[in-house]
Amino acid sequence: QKLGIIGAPITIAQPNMGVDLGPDAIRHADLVERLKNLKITINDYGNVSVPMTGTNQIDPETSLKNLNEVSQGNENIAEKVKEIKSKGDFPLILGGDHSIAIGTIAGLHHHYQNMGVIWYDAHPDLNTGQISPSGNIHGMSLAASIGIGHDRLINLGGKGPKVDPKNVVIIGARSIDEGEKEIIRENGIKVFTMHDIDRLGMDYVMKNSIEYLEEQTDGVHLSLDVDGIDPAHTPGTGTPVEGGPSYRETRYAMQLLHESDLLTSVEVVEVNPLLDNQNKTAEVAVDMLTTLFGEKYL
Ligand code: DIR
Ligand code: MN
Ligand code: MN
Ligand code: MN
Repeated sequence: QKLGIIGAPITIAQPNMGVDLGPDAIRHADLVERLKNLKITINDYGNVSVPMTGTNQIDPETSLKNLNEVSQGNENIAEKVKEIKSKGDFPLILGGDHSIAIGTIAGLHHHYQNMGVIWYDAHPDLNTGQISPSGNIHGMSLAASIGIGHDRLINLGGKGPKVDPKNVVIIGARSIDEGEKEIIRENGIKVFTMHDIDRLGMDYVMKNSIEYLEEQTDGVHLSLDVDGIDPAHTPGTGTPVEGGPSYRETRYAMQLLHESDLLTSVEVVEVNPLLDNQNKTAEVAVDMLTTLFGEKYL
């Protein structure tokens, strides 16, 4: 199978400068070379063009920052993802902030009836303008994909919800806003918090998640926020949260996903080289991606 890589450098759905450099930082960490060593054919389509500036003010009407610009960028991403999927490529999207999931999932939705999503993240990204403490759309992308939030975001790249909340599994959550807790409960979203990972172990958590999604979906997208991993390993990200799964636990999770052959698309988001230490976070992201695609120690 061919892997279709696209960069999605949206940065204005979060407050820090530099996430737009994420796709290039990940490429610089030898992503393509490492994947080619696995005998995978790569098409790198370069970066999608997205608006780079907005007012960065919370709009009093929507309680959102940069809604027009973030929506436009995500429309472009959705179009490109839809297109490379139509060609038969396996989509690998490099962020960019986590708002890009709205676009990638909308683009993928054209190809699936009943898509599943694994959301590996310190945050559930289930905010809306009404409940968000920040107005930053990167904290709202999963909500938008399941049909909760502003109309512009919900109907982006096609009308209505793109994913059934029952087909979502969140892994690694440890910073959940009050309003998000309610959305999780109301929608019956499956969440493995860090507490659950400590108690059950990553092996159980991943095998249970894989089995759960295998039974009820016709394709599964992995949305890997690098802040899902403990900041000891991924310091180059805008909203780090202590107490995450280690490099080893995350790499093992990726290994189990590889063995399951469950995934049909992947994105990695929130790599910020301006906050990083010698591109370490991008290198960790590449280790996780190559593991997903079959790289082994021996
Ligand atoms: C926070 C941060 N919950 C917000 N969200 C982040 O602004 O909505 N998501 N960083 O990855
Ligand atoms: Mn996120
Ligand atoms: Mn996060
Ligand atoms: Mn639909």
